[in-house]
Amino acid sequence: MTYIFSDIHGEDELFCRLLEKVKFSEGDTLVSCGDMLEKGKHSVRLAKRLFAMKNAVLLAGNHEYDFLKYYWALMRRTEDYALVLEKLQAYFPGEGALLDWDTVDRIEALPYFYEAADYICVHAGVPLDREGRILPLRDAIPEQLVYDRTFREPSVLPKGGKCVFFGHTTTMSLGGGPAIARYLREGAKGDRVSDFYKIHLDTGAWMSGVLGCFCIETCQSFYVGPED
Ligand SMILES: [Mn+2]
Repeated sequence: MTYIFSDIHGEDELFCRLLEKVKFSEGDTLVSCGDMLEKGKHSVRLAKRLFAMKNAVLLAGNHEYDFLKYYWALMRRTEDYALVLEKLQAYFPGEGALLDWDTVDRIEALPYFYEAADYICVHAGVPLDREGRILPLRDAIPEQLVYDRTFREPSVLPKGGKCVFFGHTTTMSLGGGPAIARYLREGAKGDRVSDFYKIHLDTGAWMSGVLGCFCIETCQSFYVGPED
């Protein structure tokens, strides 16, 4: 099975509980649509856990991108790499000692999107043309993919047949609770992923205490929260 997450934001304990809940095993695949870092208490621990997993497709979100911009700025100013690492460690109060160069390099190597036969994964949104068709992602700049603020609007429904998975803003900001928001195509049943225009994954785990994920093969959503 393939389980898709987004915006885990250092909620390492919730993440582990959700893996247990779905009985995640070595034969399964995990996709993270970005923003594993910051806000929650254990973002470096979580990042290292994700990087160590087999069959994990990990994408960059704006929090990884902002970290990288800080890193690149430091590297332009000095060749004292020990000093650079010290400053990068200070970026993560309380857990900086966990940050090593291997983790920094892996964050830098994260892609900004993942495209499969019937779905696309991205952090914030995909570029659309005037008719709402998805433009080629290889031509998009990282800023578009990690900072987009319009794609979350319920009226924005991407044409082209592929379901777009995204996060970045919490679904609570649409006026509901911390639940994964699914946008079903007219007349579709919702039993396969291409039945959906888009699926908004961010349940705001760092503030709601609820983390969700979506299973591609069964189209089921799973959650863990404070009451579990
Ligand atoms: Mn974000």
